[in-house]
Amino acid sequence: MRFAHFADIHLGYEQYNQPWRAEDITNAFRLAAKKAVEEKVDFVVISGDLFHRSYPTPKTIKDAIEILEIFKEQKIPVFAVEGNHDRSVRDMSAYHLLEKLGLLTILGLRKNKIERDNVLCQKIGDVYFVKGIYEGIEIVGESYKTRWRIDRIKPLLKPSTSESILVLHQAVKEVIDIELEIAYELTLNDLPKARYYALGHVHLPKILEFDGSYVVYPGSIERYDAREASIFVDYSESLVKREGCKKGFVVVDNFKPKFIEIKTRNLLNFVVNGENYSEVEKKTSELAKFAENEDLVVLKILCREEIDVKKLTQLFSSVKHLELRFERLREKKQEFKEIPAENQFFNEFELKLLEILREESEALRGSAIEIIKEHFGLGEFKSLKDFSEIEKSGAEKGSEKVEVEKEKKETKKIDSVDGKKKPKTLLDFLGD
Ligand SMILES: [Mn+2]
Repeated sequence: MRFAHFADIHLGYEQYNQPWRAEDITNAFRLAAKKAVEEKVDFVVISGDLFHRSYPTPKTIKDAIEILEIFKEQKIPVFAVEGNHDRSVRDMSAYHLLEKLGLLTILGLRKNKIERDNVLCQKIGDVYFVKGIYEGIEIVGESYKTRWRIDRIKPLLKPSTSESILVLHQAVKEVIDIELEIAYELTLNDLPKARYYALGHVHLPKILEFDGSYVVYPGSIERYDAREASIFVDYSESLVKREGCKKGFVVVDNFKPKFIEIKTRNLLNFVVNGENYSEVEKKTSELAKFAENEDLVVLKILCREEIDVKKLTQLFSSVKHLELRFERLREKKQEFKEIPAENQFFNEFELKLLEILREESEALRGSAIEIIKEHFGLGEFKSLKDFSEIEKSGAEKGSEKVEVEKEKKETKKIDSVDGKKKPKTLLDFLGD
């Protein structure tokens, strides 16, 4: 048994507002799909975030269709779960369109029955739970869940065979890189035992052994942000260069993973720190020598003086794109209050809500109320409460009211991480 494991493809992501970055991602995924076919895989697993947005553009959907057809032509089944970027709280997401076209099967809970090869659809209460089946191996998975919703799903993730693959789009405590500051939703001990943990959500590739099984994040297929650069050069006192991460996907042979690298555009992450502008310019011109024509350069400059942006930009005139960030260093005594990034300030639910409210379509904006209802357990998946009955613990059998209270508590906890109280109002967020 041999399968390909992909995650965090983020089709449609126009990084740095550059449409050709979305093309880069499409090209990387197409190349990876072809390599997976060359590797003669029996099936494919996509662990979430196939799309960057839950409402991909027609162009992005067309790209996804064309690439997934590569597998369909070879009769290679594809099993997928929705990630936090592309899940939908409505009945339909772009994944359902792909499923209707026979390009993939969505794992996990759903309202309607599905019948096709390599799929087991179990009735639970008045909803269904879908698993993939390949030669006796169970492929169990579920879409991204916030940490306070995942507990109810856990009993369903228990496979009925010892040969199983668990597909989730979640951050597990044991794997996340502390520097990334991603909140985790699960620990590995929380999860039902599987022979292979096919995970998504963490964008740096990670392969870890746990209790005789492999726990794998293939990472995003392209360089999603400057932390995933191909090269890092820090020029403060002296020039310090280090290699970044590789990009690609994983081929799993009899539950053993092998990372397959996909060549992507170089993303150079430069930091220059100088007392005065002339020092900055001198250091930057040295760094410019590392950059080649098609490269993407993220340059951060820290300096006490104003800088000549035009002149520094000219040093990189031959690269594909330069993203220049400047931070004016102040005297140490002066307090500099930094405005927190959105994802530091808002929780997952609030971020999702913001994403919907920013949609151009009024109909989509109007649906914000649906996700608020869903979040507080008042939404469409009312029948979910049936699952509490099959939970062996039976501890969490309470009414919806109790659940709302529990969620409130959880939220409170998150709001005061590290004992530091987060600012409460939107005005605080904007920095008064
Ligand atoms: Mn992702």
